[in-house]
Amino acid sequence: MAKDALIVVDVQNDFCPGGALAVDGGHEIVPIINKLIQRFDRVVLTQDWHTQGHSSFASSHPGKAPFETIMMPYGEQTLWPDHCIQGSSGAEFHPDLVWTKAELVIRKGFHPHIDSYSTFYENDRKTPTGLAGYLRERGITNVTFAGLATDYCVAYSALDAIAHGFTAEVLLDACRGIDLGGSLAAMTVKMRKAGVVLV
Ligand code: VGL
Ligand code: ZN
Repeated sequence: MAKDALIVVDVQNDFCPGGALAVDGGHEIVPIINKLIQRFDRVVLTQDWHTQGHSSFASSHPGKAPFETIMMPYGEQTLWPDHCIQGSSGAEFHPDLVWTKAELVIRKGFHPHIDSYSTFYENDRKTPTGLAGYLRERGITNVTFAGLATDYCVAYSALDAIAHGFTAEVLLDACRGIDLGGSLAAMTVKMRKAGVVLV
């Protein structure tokens, strides 16, 4: 247990029903995650934390609609509705999430011109969030993921955890997906192939 950490990904109002980028059933995982938080000695939370007018928002690209894709200098980027704007109520953790025990909150997506799905690297695949260094310095070797969304922030994080030499587990009952154009099935296969343990 000393080498394990639970990483709770983006359990924020905007990803829950009623939010700007609501994930179906997103709120259903909150009681499950609260139990997990009790069980783990080390808990890290992540928080999607975008600037106003962030480049991942469709509203920042005239003529573009949410869920279309565009090319960014770092590659293809899906455009989203405005969500998780720094300091907004949509960016707050779900009100029922019992997060007080968390020792670290990693915020991501705060560079105006880069989106960040992974909790380790932003979407340019070069800009680190600092999480890998934090985990290493604390002697953590095994990470368990729960949260939103399975096929975006959770999956990209789990793949990067493996790439950084951590063992990674995703608790599917404690996650919900966006499933855009088959993304849930595609990311499930990718995770399994990379050695992520899907529970
Ligand atoms: C996420 C899309 C945009 C996520 C964040 O948390 O999975 N997805 N921003
Ligand atoms: Zn986002």
